[in-house]
Amino acid sequence: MVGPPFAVAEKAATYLLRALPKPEVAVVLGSGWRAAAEELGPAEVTMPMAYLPGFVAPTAGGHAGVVCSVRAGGRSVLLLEGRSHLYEGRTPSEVVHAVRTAVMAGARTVVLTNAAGSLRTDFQPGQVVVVRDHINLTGASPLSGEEPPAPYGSRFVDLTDLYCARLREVARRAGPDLPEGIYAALPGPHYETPAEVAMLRAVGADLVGMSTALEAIAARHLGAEVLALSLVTNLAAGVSLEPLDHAEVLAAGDRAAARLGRLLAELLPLL
Ligand code: 8IG
Repeated sequence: MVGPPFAVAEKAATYLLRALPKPEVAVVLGSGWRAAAEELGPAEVTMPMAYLPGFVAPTAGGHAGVVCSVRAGGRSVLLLEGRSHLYEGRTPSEVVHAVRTAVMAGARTVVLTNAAGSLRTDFQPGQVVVVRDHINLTGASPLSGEEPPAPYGSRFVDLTDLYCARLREVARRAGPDLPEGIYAALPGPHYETPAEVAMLRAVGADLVGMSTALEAIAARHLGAEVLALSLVTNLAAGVSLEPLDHAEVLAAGDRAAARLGRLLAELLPLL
């Protein structure tokens, strides 16, 4: 990213608001969730992320790299289709740039979706899990580096209610059977060894993935409320007897797309 991250995000928010309506809710569509957006109806405006300052074209499969505006339940919703990851060689500031931009543009609620590996045999592929909390094992923070400029809050941000109880309650109204789980964020892109999976279970994680945690921290730092939803696409190494395959991860997402879309369509008006 060229320039100080908060200033670049402010500029990107200004550009975004020239082309798209002011968002109330931002939804990051991770792997497996992109096709779900079709259930939300046609986009009012679509723009390639690359048009916005500081955005880089995602390289991971299943990530399109567009932003679009849809109306859902009377709300203006900004869909961020595609995200950047540390494993693409992006910096933490780049990873959270889209979320920061969306919050600076007006979104007070951020919904982060992802695909994740399951550390529990009772969370099988196809299961959606509401993230109750995370364990950030990436070794990174979006708040490292220069101090956030005024008017933004202290870099020493409190994360007690990061995945806020209010939004988790709302998610349960849209999907009464949705379980909650702890998401461990790792840098990837390799999957875990069985020994690492045993460690993750021992420290209390239910899910493992390579995204979401830094975005949640950045959104919370800017005062937004955060909800995160994981689609289980595989059992983590050693939980499953099968070797992990990225194509299967994407296929599991495709199979779940319509169901995920209906969940989002029911959820968004309640937020
Ligand atoms: I989808 O098993 C998905 N993302 N680290 N481990 C990690 N990330 C993942 C996995 C997994 N499955």
